[in-house]
Amino acid sequence: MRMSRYFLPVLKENPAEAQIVSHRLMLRAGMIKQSSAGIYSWLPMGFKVLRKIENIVHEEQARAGHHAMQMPTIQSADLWRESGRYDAYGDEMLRMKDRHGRDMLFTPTAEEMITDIFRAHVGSYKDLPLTMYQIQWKFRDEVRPRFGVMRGREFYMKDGYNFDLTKEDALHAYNRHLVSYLRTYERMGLQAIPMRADSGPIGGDDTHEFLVLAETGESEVFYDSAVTDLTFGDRDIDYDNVAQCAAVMEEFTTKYARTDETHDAGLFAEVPEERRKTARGIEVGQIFYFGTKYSEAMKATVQGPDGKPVPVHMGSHGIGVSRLLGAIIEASHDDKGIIWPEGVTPYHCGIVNLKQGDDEADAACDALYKSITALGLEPLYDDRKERAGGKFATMDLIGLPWRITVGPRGLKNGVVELTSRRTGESEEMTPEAAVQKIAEIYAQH
Ligand code: 5CA
Repeated sequence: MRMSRYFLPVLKENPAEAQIVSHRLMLRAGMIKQSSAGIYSWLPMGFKVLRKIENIVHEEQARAGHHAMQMPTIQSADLWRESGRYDAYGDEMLRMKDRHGRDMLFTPTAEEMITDIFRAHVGSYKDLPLTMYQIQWKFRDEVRPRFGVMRGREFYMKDGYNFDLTKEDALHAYNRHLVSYLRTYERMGLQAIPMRADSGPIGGDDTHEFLVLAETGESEVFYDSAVTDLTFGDRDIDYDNVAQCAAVMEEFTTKYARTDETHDAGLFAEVPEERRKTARGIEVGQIFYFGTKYSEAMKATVQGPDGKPVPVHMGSHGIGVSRLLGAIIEASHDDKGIIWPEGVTPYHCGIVNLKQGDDEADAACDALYKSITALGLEPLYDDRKERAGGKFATMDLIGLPWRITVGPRGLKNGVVELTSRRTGESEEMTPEAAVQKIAEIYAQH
């Protein structure tokens, strides 16, 4: 992309309404625009990152054997009356009527809809296990929408639902989700710690939230610092292997890590004092096992091996896809702007032309642009007639992890400069070597 043709409405001033750094930087970098409280338009660069995050979620869901699908945002109240949640959900649910006076609502989550699809089409235990998911816009009329995309009213969420014959099978689905979520967040450059949590309006006994530690997080968390040493890495997990998934689950959830809702001061005191930590965290996902709560209320049964109908065991699993942008920025920025992890960066590298209009510099930038594009990567080329300082400031603000700087002086010696946004370190090399280095970096992402 050439900056001169892009729509990147960066702001010079700090927007007064933004209280936390991720909100401030998303507005300043021209990623989002508020339309009303907790509701945002996603401008091209913000949308690009949203899509990258979404794609990682899709890839990791596919790896775990889950089926992507899509359910409507506007749903009939009747389904929700069956589960009893039409009344129970309260003011957070956005309700409306169609022209015939029928009660409708904007989906805050989709347990009812998926259970209805399941009961219409699945009749036998032989069709189990089954996990389907969607990435879809949700609406919750939050009392206090704030912090930009972190607590929106309209937000983008991955919600998945598993159907299993027995509790044991459903617990494997739970563990499988935990494993796949660990991998998903790590690919985004995040450490998200599974913590025992409270199930709220979704219901059920077993639930973990995934928290990214950050001062601006809305949740208070208590944990054994040993959990921050755990990394998933590139383990090759067979998602059908019950014992393997259970082992990962145990490894990542045995040490003390809880949100304030489930915090137990007595148990926490057993953690060695130097490892006892209290901090704040951003909830980027949650997994639930709720057994037969919805299948019993909505008569979602299958014929069991003995021919008798049995209600299926279910769980649901969410990832806050739009919230993740905020969480990633909270975890990865400095005073100049965003620092995107390679896995989610909107453009793979920036190209800064220090002397736009200089034949040699222009030609070198064009050549770099072509070579990087030919690798299947996307550069963002700042080809505007602007001062170098302004160009650097914009690149630092929008946070592309790598920048290639091209100027007449360097070109005289046959070199350009490759700079890491994270470390600030620059290295001079030939344009070919810079392209090679970029190729090597992204071969791992
Ligand atoms: N049905 C279940 C699992 S699919 C469910 O709705 N879970 S949830 O309520 O925990 O939401 C899933 C994730 O969506 C949360 O972990 C959080 O990351 C994100 N989320 C929830 N509310 C908001 C909000 N108001 N703004 C942005 N993201 C949100």
